Formats: sequence, C-alpha cells, structure tokens
Amino acid sequence: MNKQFAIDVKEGLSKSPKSLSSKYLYDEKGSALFSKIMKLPEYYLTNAEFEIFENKASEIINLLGITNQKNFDLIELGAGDGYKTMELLKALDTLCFQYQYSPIDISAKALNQIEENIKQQFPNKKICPKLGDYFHILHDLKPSPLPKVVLFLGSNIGNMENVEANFFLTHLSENLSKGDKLILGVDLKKSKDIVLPAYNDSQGVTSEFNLNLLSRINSELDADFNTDLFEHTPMYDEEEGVAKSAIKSIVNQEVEIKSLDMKVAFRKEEQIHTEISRKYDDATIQNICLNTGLKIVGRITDSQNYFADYIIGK
Ligand code: AVJ
Repeated sequence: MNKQFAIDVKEGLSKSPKSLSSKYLYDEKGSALFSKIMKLPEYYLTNAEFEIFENKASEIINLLGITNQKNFDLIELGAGDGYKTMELLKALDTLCFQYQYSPIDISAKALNQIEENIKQQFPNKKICPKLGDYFHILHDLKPSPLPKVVLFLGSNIGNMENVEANFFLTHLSENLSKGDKLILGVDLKKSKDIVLPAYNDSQGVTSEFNLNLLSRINSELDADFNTDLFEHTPMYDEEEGVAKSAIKSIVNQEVEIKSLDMKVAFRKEEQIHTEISRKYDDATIQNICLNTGLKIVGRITDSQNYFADYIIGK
C-alpha cells in the first residue's frame, strides 16, 4: 500500500496536468476530517440519504424482493461509520428479517467503530466484518449459498469516472447470483448553488481535508510542501454534473520529495486534481449498468429530491 502510494504520487506529480488519486485522502487524519464533513450543514448528502433510510426503509425492503422467512447476507462496501445503515438494520429487525451483516472497509478503525455501534444498538446481532479492499474481497463472497444484498452508499461511486463505475459494476455482478440486489446511493444532478457549497464549506473543513493530502506526502514521503502556499479549489460543472476538487499553487515554487528523489515545480495557479464527485440521473445510472447484467428495479429519493438510492438487481 505504502509502496503503491509512492509510485502513484511520483506518477501523478510528474504528468501534466498533475493529479493525485482521491483514495489517498483517507489516512487517519483524512478519515477524521471526512467524518466532520458529513456533519457540516452544507454537506447535504449524508442527511438526505439518512432521511431516505429513516423514512423509506420499508419501501426499499419491498423492492429487495426478499421474504422474511429466508436468511440473507447484507454486505456493505466501504461502510465508514455505518450510521445510515443502522436505520436499515432497525427496519429489517422490526419486520423480523434474518440476515448477517458484513461491513467491508479498508480501515480497521472504521470496522471496530461499526462493530461497537452495532453491539450497542443490537446486542444479539451476528456481524461479520471484513477488512480489506472491497474490490478484492468480493471474490470471497460468491461461495455463500444465501441471497445477497450489497450496499454501496453515500455516493461513493461518484469518485469514479463512468467507465470505471461500469467496470466496477461488471465485477460486482460477476460475484452475484440471479435475484441478488445492490442498493446504490447516489447524489443527484442539481444546481450549482447547492452542490458547490457542499465542497467549499464555510468552516474550511473540506479545504483542510483536501490539503491534508500534501501533509500526508510530507510525513510519509519526506516532502516539504508548505500547505499555506496552496489553496483548495472546488468547481462544479452543472452541465456534466461533476464536482471537481483541486489543490492550486498560490505562487511559483519548487517542492522536494526526498523519498522519491524528486523535485516538483509548480507554476503560480497550477493545479493538482484530487477528486471528482459525480452527480447522477436515471440516464447515467442506466449507462453505468450497461452490459453488466444488472438492471434498475426501483429508486427512492429524499423529500427534497437531492439524493437517490437505486435498487439494482441481477
Ligand atoms: C465520500 C466520495 C462521497 O465525493 O462527496 C466530501 C467525499 N470529498 N467532500 C464526496 C468528499 C469532499 C465524498 N464521498
């Protein structure tokens, strides 16, 4: 992982335009900052999806087409703190469903947190956390004879380009059986006035989150980025429905990355692209499902129509 980080940083800062993968935003500090982002008033995504799970869990459950006589596997990819999922678990329990919950995350800390939260809320629940990259762990899931419901929430898929998302769904589909379901939570295309502040909050948490990537390079790769000389730069292309974040150099400068044995020159205003957060509509979802063997079964939105959870079936 660390070696891969070094390789990717070297490559990303050598090319033009410069870029760094958004997956590297989530070191310990970055994960804590993301938790803080989810509580910001401007970051409407979390509340919108929470509202869906709080008020419409039974509609979602109906669309899954599973009876409460049968046991099933509930698998969550990139579970984070599991706080939205808890609402779904409550609803499933109320309706006497039997299932085994398997959160998958690359952060051991996140998994421990979920395990603790679940134990408190549901002392008798059997949970089966799996540590690792969910793309790889999907292979282990196939042998289970039980029906599967996979959760991929929070518009996490929005960090992928549409071709990557299509590739990801193809891989997921290969590890599902007929009748299995995916609950895909996505942020919907909407006006810039609402989207942009979500990535440019007034307290500067998102800025800190983005610039933390430079601090991470400083500490893990022995570099000398001065974060005061860089600026968080959020953008939203309303037509395309993509929010983009970059880190912009405020001045002409050179940065040394000792472990990589490299010096990187930045022109004033030059950007490092760090993240895309794609927004969706029915057509885009249909598009990323094309040729994957997966089909849209239903779609549940929050009261403001900001966010949707698509129920997708094999
Ligand atoms: C976790 C990928 C859904 O893109 O909205 C939040 C990450 N970045 N603020 C998103 C993020 C800046 C978030 N996802």
